[in-house]
Amino acid sequence: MTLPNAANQRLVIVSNRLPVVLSKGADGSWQSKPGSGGLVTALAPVLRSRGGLWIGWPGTVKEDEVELEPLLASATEDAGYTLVPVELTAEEQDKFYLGFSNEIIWPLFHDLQSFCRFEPSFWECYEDVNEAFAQVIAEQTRPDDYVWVQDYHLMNVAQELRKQEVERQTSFFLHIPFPPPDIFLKLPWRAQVLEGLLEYSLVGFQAHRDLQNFTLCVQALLKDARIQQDGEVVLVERGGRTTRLGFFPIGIDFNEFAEHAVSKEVADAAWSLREALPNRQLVLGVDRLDYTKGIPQRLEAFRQAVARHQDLHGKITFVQVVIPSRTDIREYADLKTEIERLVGEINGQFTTPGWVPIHYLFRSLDRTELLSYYRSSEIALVTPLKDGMNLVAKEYCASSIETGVLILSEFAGAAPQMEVGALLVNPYDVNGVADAIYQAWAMPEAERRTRLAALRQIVREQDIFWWVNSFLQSGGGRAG
Ligand code: GDG
Repeated sequence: MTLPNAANQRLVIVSNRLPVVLSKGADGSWQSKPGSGGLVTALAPVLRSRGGLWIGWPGTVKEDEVELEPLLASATEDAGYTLVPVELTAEEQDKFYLGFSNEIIWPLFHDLQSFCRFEPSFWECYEDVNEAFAQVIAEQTRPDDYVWVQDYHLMNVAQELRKQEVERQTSFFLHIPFPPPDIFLKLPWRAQVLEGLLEYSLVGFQAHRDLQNFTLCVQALLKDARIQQDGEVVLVERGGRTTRLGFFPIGIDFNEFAEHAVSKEVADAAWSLREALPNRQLVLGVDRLDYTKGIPQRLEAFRQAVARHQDLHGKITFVQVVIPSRTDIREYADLKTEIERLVGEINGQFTTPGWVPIHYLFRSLDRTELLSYYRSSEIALVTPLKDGMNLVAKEYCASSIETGVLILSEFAGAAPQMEVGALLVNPYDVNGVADAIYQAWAMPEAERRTRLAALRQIVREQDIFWWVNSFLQSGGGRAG
């Protein structure tokens, strides 16, 4: 099949969730608002200019009996492109989303196989839901459309399209890491997942490590695959079909962050924050509640820093923001308990009149609040145990005006891009992270400026629009 490359080729984005927020008002009626976030911001202009569709789950289950059509029609009108729902039942949502996606693929792909629940019915449901997505794609798209599928919930969609004998140019981007063979091989459905991914014409990863791991897994499991390197791209030929593999580190809308960070509303909020916490440096952590983010290890590192350096007392405050997420999975509820125990213990150990070492927030922040924390914090502590990319690290650099210091896990997908200015740490090495906290706290201003300038440059150059363009160009499409 030839790859169409016309500027007017229609783009179809497929993701687990539609970029729309449906909410139920006090009177029981439903309302819709277009979603926000980097991916939507980057894709919306492309979708509008070429004409496009976004296919995904709307966030309600069939049992809610919501009349989706008028709701999505009004969201579509606001967005400027069409939103197409894939409706799921509560059971499908449970087994496909919470089950296969979040209790198997999520932990396994983050190298945490002991968190996996390899329940066979989860896989069956995953196949069924991917088939349902493929059916909607088949009904709603044309043969010359460019279909770009997002993330680990939908690895089988191209294969399901093929089973339905629907020919489409399909590409896939994995937002989370891809694990090395010794971990991936534990997956009972390992060959099916690899074969499913190789049905796409292009598979994109966040970092070189993920591309390399995937290639090693194909080599280990699919003996009939022929692998060739072509510069930074890997070509896998199997059964007469060739799949391109590449890595495309996702970025953020740098200008939007940088401009909003200097707005009056953010400056006012930042000023109030600094007034409440004067004469000290703020260290910031912002994470979804997730065991991959390394929050307990980070709290231990902060404890070590404060225990070993008396001069930090009263002169540093760690603000850890945890955004509620997936609390209906037991591991997440346990993690929350563990974080709260540690915060209480460390504060109990070191608090003095006028100084509480850790401020802990368990809630979402609105955008102005989030940016005011980014802007006010002298240090950001971004120490995931493993992460596809980690956008918080990039958002912090875009929003920090002159002297922010980024401490970053070497296991974040962002590390290769950001080693130019960040202090890289091993998140499991509590003493090493404690040393980095002290080094950042004591860092001379000139060094802070030089490091941040290098970081801002890379985040500005390799932003979200750069990411969309590089992916679409590599896949034969054009950003339009
Ligand atoms: C997956 C991969 C990859 C967080 N709290 C609030 C808030 N946020 C926003 C941040 C940031 C996003 O959520 C979190 O992004 P991350 O990249 O850190 O993490 P995941 O959600 O795990 O995302 C990841 C990403 O996909 C993209 O490919 O980088 O590795 O796991 O944008 O700003 N936003 C607001 N209030 C909050 O309280 N407004």
